Amino acid sequence: MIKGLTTVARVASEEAFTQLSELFQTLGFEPGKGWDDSTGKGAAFLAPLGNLELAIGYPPTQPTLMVEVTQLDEVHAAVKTWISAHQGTATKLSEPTLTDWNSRLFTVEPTKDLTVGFWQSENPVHNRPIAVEGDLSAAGKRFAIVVARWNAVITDRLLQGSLDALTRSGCAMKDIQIVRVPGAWEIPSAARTLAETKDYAGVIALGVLLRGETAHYEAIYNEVARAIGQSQQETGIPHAFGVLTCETLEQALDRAGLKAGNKGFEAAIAAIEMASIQEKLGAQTAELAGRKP
Ligand code: DLZ
Repeated sequence: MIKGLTTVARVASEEAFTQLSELFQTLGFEPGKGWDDSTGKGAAFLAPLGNLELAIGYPPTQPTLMVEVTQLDEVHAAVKTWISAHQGTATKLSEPTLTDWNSRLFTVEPTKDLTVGFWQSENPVHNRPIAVEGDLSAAGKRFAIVVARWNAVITDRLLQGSLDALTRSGCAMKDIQIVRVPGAWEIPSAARTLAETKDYAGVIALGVLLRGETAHYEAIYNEVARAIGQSQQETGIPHAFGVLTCETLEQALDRAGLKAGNKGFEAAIAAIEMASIQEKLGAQTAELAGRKP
């Protein structure tokens, strides 16, 4: 039933009215529908969010009109510019200071009897919808790993990395299905077969394509990436892409546990996170569907 909040600020003169309107527009308020009739006139400035706060112990020196902003220092500079352009009408501009409620705030008295507080929360997600994020727990979930035998010296290390990530995240070994395929080219079809069973929370694809050794390298890796993506889209099961595409064996070794981390480990972590996100989004969608009349 509640639609919005309106705060009315009394303005003493026509001049202050015009100047304040200019200030609020400069600061980015969206102009709303005003009025001008025999009773007086008003200008509306719309903000994307509004809330009513009841407070005990709120210092009487603090303004009751508070504007939350995202770039406090830029707003402060804009207010300062406005003050110097309209000297004489504006008084009392404080410097932004840290509050004891994890924010920075400055106040200004742009006209008599009106004090405005501009503030920015130091918490980046303040007043924003909480994002859905995946947990990194694989406990109780089943995962499939499809690993190419081609360049096994490297793919075995990727496999080790994936197993390490899964088991350290709580997945039991009995819940991990490993499927070995001849080469990267064969990964998508095995991945799809596994995904279609819907027995797995995620599929992890591991392989190594070396440019120097692979004829039609571009064509192969494009098709492998495309088909793994297609399997993911069409089955709805998260597929983590752990297929290395490298210029040399040395580069591949670096990415399989030497200098540049272990991409098998990273792929498994991505699969675990995506499996959790799928679960949460599924629950959210079901809840929303349940609420529909
Ligand atoms: C044939 C081939 C070549 C030349 N290079 C690679 C490679 O670098 N990495 C890889 O995983 N597989 C390679 N393959 C094998 C193909 O992926 C595929 O297994 C065969 O062409 C049989 O279909």
